[in-house]
Amino acid sequence: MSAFLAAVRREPVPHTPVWFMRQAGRSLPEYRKIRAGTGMLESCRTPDLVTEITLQPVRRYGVDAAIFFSDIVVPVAAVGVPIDIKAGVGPVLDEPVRTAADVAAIRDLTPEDVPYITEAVRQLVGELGDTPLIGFAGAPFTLASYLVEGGPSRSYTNTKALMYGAPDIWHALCAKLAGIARVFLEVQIAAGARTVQLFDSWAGALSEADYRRYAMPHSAAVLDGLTVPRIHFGVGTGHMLEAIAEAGADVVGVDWRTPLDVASARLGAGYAVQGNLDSIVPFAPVEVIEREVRRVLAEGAKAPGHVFNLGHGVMPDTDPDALKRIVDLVHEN
Ligand code: 1CP
Repeated sequence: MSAFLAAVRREPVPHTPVWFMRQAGRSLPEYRKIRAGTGMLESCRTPDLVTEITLQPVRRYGVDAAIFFSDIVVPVAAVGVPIDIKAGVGPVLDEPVRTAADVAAIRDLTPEDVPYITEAVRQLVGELGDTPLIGFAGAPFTLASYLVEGGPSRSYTNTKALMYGAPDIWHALCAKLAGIARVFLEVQIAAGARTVQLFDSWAGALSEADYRRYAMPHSAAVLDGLTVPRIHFGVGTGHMLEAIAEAGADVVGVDWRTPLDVASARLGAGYAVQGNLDSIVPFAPVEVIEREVRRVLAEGAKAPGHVFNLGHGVMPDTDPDALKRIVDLVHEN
């Protein structure tokens, strides 16, 4: 039995399992090499590339789970929304989605829209052997933020303006994105993903009351009744971890700001936790890395299940050797 799947199910583990959000990507020289000259979306539509890039961190670090190499906007692009991923920036659209007509023009996703996802997941599951694959999708709020802003944002001004000013359009957009995210997850599960993670990376920009009113029902629609364990994560959501759990989670992802024992005490016995080493700790002196890894392990040990991870994604300029040292430390302890 995989240590990762056991921890997710709150069962006894041989050692604490570990993987890293954004473990594939620019921090790896082998990734930079294989990606040279190929756009991000094109890479995501090429099963051989997806398979190789997903496997790279598994080989290098010996992590306990693989995260499918794709992006949260891949299924949105697959239904014809003219979105691109600009290197060094992220998802961008020339014409943001802001009106009822813009929302009505977005069609639903079907598995036939993403044959390359099915093919890549199947191929990967074959190559991974006993290492479980984590499928993922972006939550409606986080996806909507890119569509409404037209790109990455700091303040989510246009997103919140739509949410508060035109709640009917907002809810129609989020319902559409929930359907798209749901199908994207189901396709990955049908092809062999053993767990899924819903990334609501930017939900922490909302108060708990607004999260519950404007975002949570749509995330619940994505997560409800899936047939595999669900990890639910957002950055800066320490003020509303209970709501993140209630939306539909088996594992609550916690960023670096909230100690895991504090998070777990609030969530209770029904949830495992994932996290939460500060993504900048890998840049610190080795004694600090060791101290912080031990602290996170000790705090996580108080939860009914703990998956070691960073508090958010791997920074692009992280030294891969530091991540390898962290994996070894977690496995030794
Ligand atoms: O190993 C892995 O985790 C890689 C797979 C992966 C995942 C899970 C990628 C590849 N993207 C994602 C999800 C994703 N994409 C999220 C949720 C995770 C998180 O919070 O970190 C988000 C918010 C995005 C949107 C996105 N795509 C951004 C962030 C922009 C912002 O608002 O700050 C960026 C930079 C991308 C592009 C992207 N996605 C993935 C990679 C390796 C890259 C960089 C590609 C490149 O520059 O060529």
